[in-house]
Amino acid sequence: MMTRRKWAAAAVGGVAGWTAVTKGKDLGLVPAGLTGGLYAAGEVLTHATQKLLTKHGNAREFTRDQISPKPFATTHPPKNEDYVRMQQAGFADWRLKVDGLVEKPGVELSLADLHAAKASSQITQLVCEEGWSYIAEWKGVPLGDVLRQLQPKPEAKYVAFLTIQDGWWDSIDMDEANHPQTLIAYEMNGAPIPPQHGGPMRLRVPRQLGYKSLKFINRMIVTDDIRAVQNGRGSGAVGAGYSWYAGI
Ligand SMILES: Nc1nc2c(c(=O)[nH]1)N[C@H]1C(S)=C(S)[C@@H](COP(=O)(O)O)O[C@H]1N2
Ligand SMILES: [Mo]
Repeated sequence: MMTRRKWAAAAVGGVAGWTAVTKGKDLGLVPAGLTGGLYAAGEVLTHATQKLLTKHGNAREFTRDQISPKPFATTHPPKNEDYVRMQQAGFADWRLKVDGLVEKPGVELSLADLHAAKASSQITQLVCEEGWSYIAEWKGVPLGDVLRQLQPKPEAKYVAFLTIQDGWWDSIDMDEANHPQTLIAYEMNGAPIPPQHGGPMRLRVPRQLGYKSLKFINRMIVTDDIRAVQNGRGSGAVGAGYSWYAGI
């Protein structure tokens, strides 16, 4: 018997796969940040396959006893002057500024705003493309809930995030943004997210590789054209050879 997974893979690999490459744009199957060429076709297929397979899928959740005792952090606590100043004040002045295709561009979300919203928790694995991973509990507000408050315009297709530190930025499409496991997180393992893990606010995108879970987020841009944001390729990581869509 053909499982749903096999069926979808076969369909995408065959004629339907080509349709996805040529007409995928309308279906949201073409990843952002593509520059074209043979490699791009492969990336479209990977992305389209994963999108069809995971449309309703969830990242695996774990139990508390599976939480990693010593999670590895990719960064040191930021030394950025603004960061340190806000850290000393308990991040009361930290803002996530929202721009782009929302009802009121320029809105600024504070930690208190996030704390006031209905929280969601998850115990998920953060998987780095370099081969290591850790399991942690995250608490935050589903990005989809935040977006519903912000009322994106119907033409909005992507949500991009910028960070206070190190120029890292990234974006996800509306499906991923509205997935219930995609969080703007403010707690890790029952405490405020430590600076080295991206506090006070970090994006958690458990259905994709770790680099999509941006740390130290301070700006959010809702857009219908990712080419107009930063390097135009959907992610700071794309220039470094990573793909924009990093489904796991
Ligand atoms: N701002 C920022 N976000 C970032 C990174 C970074 O260097 N800077 N590293 C990314 C990568 S490659 C991974 S695997 C995860 C690591 O999260 P951790 O530091 O909690 O382990 O954060 C991602 N988010
Ligand atoms: Mo990573």
